[in-house]
Amino acid sequence: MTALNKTVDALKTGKTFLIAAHEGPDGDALASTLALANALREMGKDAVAYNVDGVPEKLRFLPGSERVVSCLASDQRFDVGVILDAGEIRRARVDARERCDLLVNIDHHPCSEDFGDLYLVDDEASATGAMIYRVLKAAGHPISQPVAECIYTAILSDTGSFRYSSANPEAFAIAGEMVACGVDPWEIAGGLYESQEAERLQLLALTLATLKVSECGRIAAVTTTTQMFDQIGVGAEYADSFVNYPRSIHGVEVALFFRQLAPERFKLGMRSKGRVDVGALARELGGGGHHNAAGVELVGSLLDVQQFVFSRLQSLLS
Ligand SMILES: [Mn+2]
Repeated sequence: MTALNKTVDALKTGKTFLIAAHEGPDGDALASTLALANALREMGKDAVAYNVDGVPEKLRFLPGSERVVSCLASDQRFDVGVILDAGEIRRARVDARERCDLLVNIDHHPCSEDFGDLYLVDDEASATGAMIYRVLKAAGHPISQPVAECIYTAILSDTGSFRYSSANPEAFAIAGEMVACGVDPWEIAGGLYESQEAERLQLLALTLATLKVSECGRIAAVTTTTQMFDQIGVGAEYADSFVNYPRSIHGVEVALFFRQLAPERFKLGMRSKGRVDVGALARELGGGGHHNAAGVELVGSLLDVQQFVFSRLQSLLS
């Protein structure tokens, strides 16, 4: 039996489910969590949708988001645990192995960790949401509008609105089918992209003032410091796509976003327009990700970590 068939089997035979995705959930992580949780509930199953960081403001429009929990009772057990879009189980920040009889990893990260009983990983999939679609199709479960909205959002979000090369024929085919299931693209786009809070733009204004472009013009970085978060009075989720701004500069091949975690600790998000494999660089530094999008934590002063990353990238580009 293939991993897909075994996963379908687990969904059919299990009664209680824990569905979780990586911390600091993006559109794919949360929407694929909700796509699966909603579908399981439609099947009459008991599904708990978990995310350690809860639901970011901009994803509250997703059906089922109001039922996401960020803590579990100490004695809560499940027949099946499904960890989504995580890369590594530690990023789900839940003791799923202890709580679940069967543990499934559904993911599209390259080199996703084999931490469970079932390993349904395809790094060619545009989004984990696309894999949930495959699972539900294989299970013969009809896609309802709420589930379609989640799957569409997952794919829209992880392909950068169908701009990245991950927007493969399957991504468009599924998205088309989801629209046929009743998804309104304008409504989802409105939820994802046109519901910003003023604080987000205030934080962005401070962040853009830190823009640094390398002499060669191919590397650009912005930084959000803890002081900026304090000044605006918001948390890290308000900065979650700031890396797209340096990336949008003409000629930039690698965009960097430094988010300060502590005086000498930074979370670095990297985006590559193609040539440089930022996933490989991130893994080398103890982080993870894809060829075009990756992240890692770095220790040192802002000046030191920036100089280090700029010079590493400069040698990769030359
Ligand atoms: Mn994803």
